[in-house]
Amino acid sequence: VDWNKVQERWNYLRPIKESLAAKYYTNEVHEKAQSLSQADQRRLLDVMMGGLCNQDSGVGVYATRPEDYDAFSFYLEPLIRTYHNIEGDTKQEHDWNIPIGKYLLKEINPKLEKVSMRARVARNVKGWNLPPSMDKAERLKFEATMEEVFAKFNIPGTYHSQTPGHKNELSNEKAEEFRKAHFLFNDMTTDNHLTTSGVANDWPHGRGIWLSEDKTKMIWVGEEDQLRIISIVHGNDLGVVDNSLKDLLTQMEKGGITFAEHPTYGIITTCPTNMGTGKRQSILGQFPNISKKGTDEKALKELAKSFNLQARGMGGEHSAMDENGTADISPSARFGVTEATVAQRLYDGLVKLYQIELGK
Ligand code: DAR
Repeated sequence: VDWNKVQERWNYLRPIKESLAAKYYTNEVHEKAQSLSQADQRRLLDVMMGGLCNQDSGVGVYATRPEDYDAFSFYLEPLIRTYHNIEGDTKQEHDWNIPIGKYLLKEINPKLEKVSMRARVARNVKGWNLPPSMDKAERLKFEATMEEVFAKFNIPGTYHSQTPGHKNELSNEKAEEFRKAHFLFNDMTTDNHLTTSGVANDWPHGRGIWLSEDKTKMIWVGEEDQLRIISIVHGNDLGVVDNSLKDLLTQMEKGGITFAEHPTYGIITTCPTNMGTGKRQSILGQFPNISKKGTDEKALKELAKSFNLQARGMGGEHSAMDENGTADISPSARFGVTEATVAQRLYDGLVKLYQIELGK
């Protein structure tokens, strides 16, 4: 690997937008990279590829296998601590004790009676590569392994595959219907971060979705992480979403799956932003005043950030808000917090956000 070229590229990108990957590509890292084995040098370059190829990257790295977080800790550790705002020796802990009846959105704003609430956790299974470095054979083997687990669920549902020729192959019409309902992830080859990092390789082989009959629970197979386990509830009690999600996780673990976990970082994920809990919990809320009817997304994003929240467009990451200022609001932190804290932070942040929205 020509690390001088890599250094030149980071120097070129920094003034455009300094991703964390650029920020932490220090002279020490530059020197250390050159002392690695050839295989590890190529692996480290693969980790950086998303950031090197996409100047709009905020983070800019994707792990290619769970071991990357230790093999390249000299580079990734400070990057992770900054993103997750972690001081000292934080060790990830888990806590799913999230009460029903406590986080009631209608108490924040009476209009929030029937809200699209989502919670998802990213998971990767021990013993497999992460999506950026899986080859087609591994992706297909992984999909087949997951289908065996889904078949044992005590929750009625169906696995729909996007693998060409699969016995349960999704038709284009059905896939479009699922995407419009925000059930199914988009064509991954339309996201440059996913194509340049290898996450989208072999699309659409090994990709699919398990969807519960009542359409409140789903599992993405083969997206940015090997698995995204999702609960969607239209209502106003955040606790209901979490309990539904935990039920699904329990079913997977009962099916014999061991998730990849790190002693410090907790849940291992492709992107370091998702590690720890791997949990993202959000609601779709309207903020026409703060966002000036969706024309000033920056104002909403910055205000949300000041409350430890992230505001995204309606279609999730890298998507736009609409004229009602409809945004997907979620806590930024996923590591160094527990699953219960994520729910608490979402609720507390929404209280503050709506105080301003309704006060305007
Ligand atoms: N391409 C990454 C995305 C960062 C967070 N979002 C994820 N993991 N989907 C970037 O640095 O923009």
